[in-house]
Amino acid sequence: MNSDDDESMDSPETSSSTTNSLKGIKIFILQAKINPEVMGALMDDAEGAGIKLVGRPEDAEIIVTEIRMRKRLERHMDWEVAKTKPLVTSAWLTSSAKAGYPFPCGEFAAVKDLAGETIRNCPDSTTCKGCAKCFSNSRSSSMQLTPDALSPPPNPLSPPTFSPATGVTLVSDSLAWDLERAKDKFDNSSRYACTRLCPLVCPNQGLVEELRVMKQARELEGEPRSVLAYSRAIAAIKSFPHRITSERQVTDLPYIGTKIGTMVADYIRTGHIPEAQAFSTSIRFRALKELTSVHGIGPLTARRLYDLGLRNITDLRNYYGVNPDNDSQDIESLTPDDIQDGKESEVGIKAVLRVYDDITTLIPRAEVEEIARCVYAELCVVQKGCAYTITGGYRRGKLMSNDVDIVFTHPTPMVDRGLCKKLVERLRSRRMVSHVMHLSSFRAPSALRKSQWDTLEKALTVFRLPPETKFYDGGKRIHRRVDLIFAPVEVYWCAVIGWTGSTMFERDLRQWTKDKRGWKFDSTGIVKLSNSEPVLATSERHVFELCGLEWIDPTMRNAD
Ligand code: OXD
Ligand code: MN
Ligand code: MN
Repeated sequence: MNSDDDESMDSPETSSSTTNSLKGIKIFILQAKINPEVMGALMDDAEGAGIKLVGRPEDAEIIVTEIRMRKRLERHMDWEVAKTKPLVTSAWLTSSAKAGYPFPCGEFAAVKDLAGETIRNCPDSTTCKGCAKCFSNSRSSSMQLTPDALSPPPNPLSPPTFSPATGVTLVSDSLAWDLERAKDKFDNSSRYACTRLCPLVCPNQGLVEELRVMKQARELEGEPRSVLAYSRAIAAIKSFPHRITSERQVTDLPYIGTKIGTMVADYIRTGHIPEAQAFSTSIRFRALKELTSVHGIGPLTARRLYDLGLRNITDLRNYYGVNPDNDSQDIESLTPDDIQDGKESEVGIKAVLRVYDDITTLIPRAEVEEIARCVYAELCVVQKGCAYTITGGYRRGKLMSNDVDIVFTHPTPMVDRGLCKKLVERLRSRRMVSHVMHLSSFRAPSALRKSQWDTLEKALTVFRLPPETKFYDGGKRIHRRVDLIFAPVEVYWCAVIGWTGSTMFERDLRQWTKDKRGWKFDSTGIVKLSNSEPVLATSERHVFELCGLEWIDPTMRNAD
């Protein structure tokens, strides 16, 4: 452990919030980019929670800001001061005030370049001094890390819970999991991420953030082998339950070779990985990252656009002739039939650019639940009796999601066929779906198929909640990315597992199932590689049992 870290953990400034109360915690709200109405609401929230608002960033334990970029932040505060504080979005303040205790800062890091510092300097990290407690001991951490604090929304429309035709249970039983007891069954030196516990925010999250920069740099430059090496190392570190303070601690971990081992040593010594720092400030890395943040623009296209001189979203909007202020400009005019099966088009890129600011704003859990509730209510009009699970990061315990992923099924075999398209048409007619970026139909699983992109019926959409909901705020209906996936009832739980992630958990689950069982697993089901015979599971736990795996709650599948 370097001395800087020790200082930030033990300083008297940070000690007041170790009690898990907001009372007396000193917060500075950086007003830039926050409109006066929102500022007023934030101050009310702070006051109501007993938070002490201070007038200078230097005096604060936590800084709340809506600024995301270093350059902009430096106009308002000293970068050297920023590096010593957790910088969180206003959602941290609203969510913490509502809960009555401070949420961990990591999930709300406002400035990506300071994510590591935000995690390290978070007052909540005082509960983690390199001990196994980090997995569950503090009240605010457990809010994120243990399943019981993350109860799924009650389904207001009571879907059927069982399919008599297939014996499939349609409601998850993941709540009945005792993390403390489960811990002993796992070995963090295992080579498969699906056999290790990976919390959302781990004791070495700052190191993980730096390795993520390395991984992303390789991704952007098109080096898949290197991407996989970093992904594996990150997954291994995610499941290590102690703060890493010496290189020796990681020698037993899988996938930490000499090169990454040296990076870990650098991080222990200085709190940073020099190469990651260099990428974070490089013009090319920043530009490629921004260009690929648009759905439909992959690294290859981004590099081509970069060579043409494009650097940011404004350049992309000019290049594609998109006016973000003209919200209605052909975004409403596409029909699902316009979208060619499996092909993202330029039309999709334009649609995303038009609503880019909306869809890059993170979605709180309550809004995710409201979106799912509204979509399900419309689905009931199209077809009664369906069931659904909200998957993705939401199910893994994220307090704020990038998008909403929902897997649907119907208890009667075959009734799900064609439903996705019908639902999308219904949502379009209700002006909830403004754009469909991808629509695909079902193809049966096969032992031969190589593609990792499943072939369930699915629609990747841009969605807005209808005006009458509580998230309709001040006349603004914020656009959200919503993915709708339909699975036949026999493979529902494979689809739920596949769409819950994380990516490395899934990757290793596929590898494990192939190595240990000779089966092929993906979101479309399990088949025996020898004769393409399907293997049917009746619940999520049953999938784990069939594969010969200990059950892992979704909140411990955060291997990325
Ligand atoms: C998300 C996720 O944030 O699925 O949307 O991880
Ligand atoms: Mn998601
Ligand atoms: Mn998604």
